[in-house]
Amino acid sequence: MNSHVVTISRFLIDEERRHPEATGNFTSLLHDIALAAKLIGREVNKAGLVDILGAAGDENVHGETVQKLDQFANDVIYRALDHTGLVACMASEENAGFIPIPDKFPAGDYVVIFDPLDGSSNIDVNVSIGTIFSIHRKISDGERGALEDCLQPGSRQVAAGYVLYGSSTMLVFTSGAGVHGFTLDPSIGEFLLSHPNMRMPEPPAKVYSVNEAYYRRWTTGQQRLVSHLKNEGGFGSRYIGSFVADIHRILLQGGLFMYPSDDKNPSGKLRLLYEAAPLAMVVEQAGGRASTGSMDLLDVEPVELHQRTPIYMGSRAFVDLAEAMLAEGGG
Ligand code: P6P
Repeated sequence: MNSHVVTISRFLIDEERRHPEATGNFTSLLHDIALAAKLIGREVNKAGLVDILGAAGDENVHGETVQKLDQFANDVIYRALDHTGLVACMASEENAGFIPIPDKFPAGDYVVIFDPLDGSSNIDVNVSIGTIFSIHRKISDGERGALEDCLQPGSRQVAAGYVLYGSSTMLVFTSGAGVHGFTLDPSIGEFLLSHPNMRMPEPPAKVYSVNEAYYRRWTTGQQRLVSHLKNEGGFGSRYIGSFVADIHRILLQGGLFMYPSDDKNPSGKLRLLYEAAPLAMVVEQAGGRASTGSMDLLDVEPVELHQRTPIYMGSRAFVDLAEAMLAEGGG
């Protein structure tokens, strides 16, 4: 039994000590994100009580208008970060444009891009959902952040991670030195280190994860790839339909997640900046690989905040196989 308990605060302070040049700002930033995760998790876990607590738009027992959970989550993250002096600007799946820091607050060096609640359509059926965050350093010249600070390739991320609101609430992140998972102990309100140095297993589980309802819309190469996996490859199939939950499973067990392009979505459905790129950093830091199907996903140069990308993510050998078969079969 591991005697000592490591909270995320203790972990971050120990990590900071390993970097003499650290100012402590990064530690504070992750701390603020962890606080937002606790506040969001508390509301997500009540989501099943809509009949009692009211659905979005209703007034709750306190006479407050109940927000849609993803709007609530968006506000919680924004308010956790906007006044800290650590952030130059933000971007969110919920906001059309980039989010400046109000003039009344000091701006800092970090850029935080997030999907506050991915998969929120799964809430009503109690399927695990997640928050995804991506952290860059400011690169623009001005005092305060600009759109260009948000349009950086995933390879420039200084940190990335997700919060999974499932049977337990887990925060998983990397700052470029491995991937570490923390599980919330609600009895003390602390994220405790439960999965230090997460590494994708070798040999990986032979499982692919894709929505096969779109089979007819796929390219020939994509159709051949999935047929190969399920026939000659002997793969099983798991698809939750919640990106964070699917990737979390693949991180723990191995496998191949795919959200390919198709004839209706030439760039796929999932977004580059706040869904694919952060989870690509996590997967690669855990020893896996992330591709668009034709190139490393972390090398994609963004041109638009909400641009989409095809995704092939998971165990390295399986991503390599996907790229090879897509290249052959008119990908
Ligand atoms: P589809 C959930 O709605 C989501 O945004 C991701 O979490 C998930 O991976 C994907 O969409 C599922 O999409 O087309 O399979 O329903």
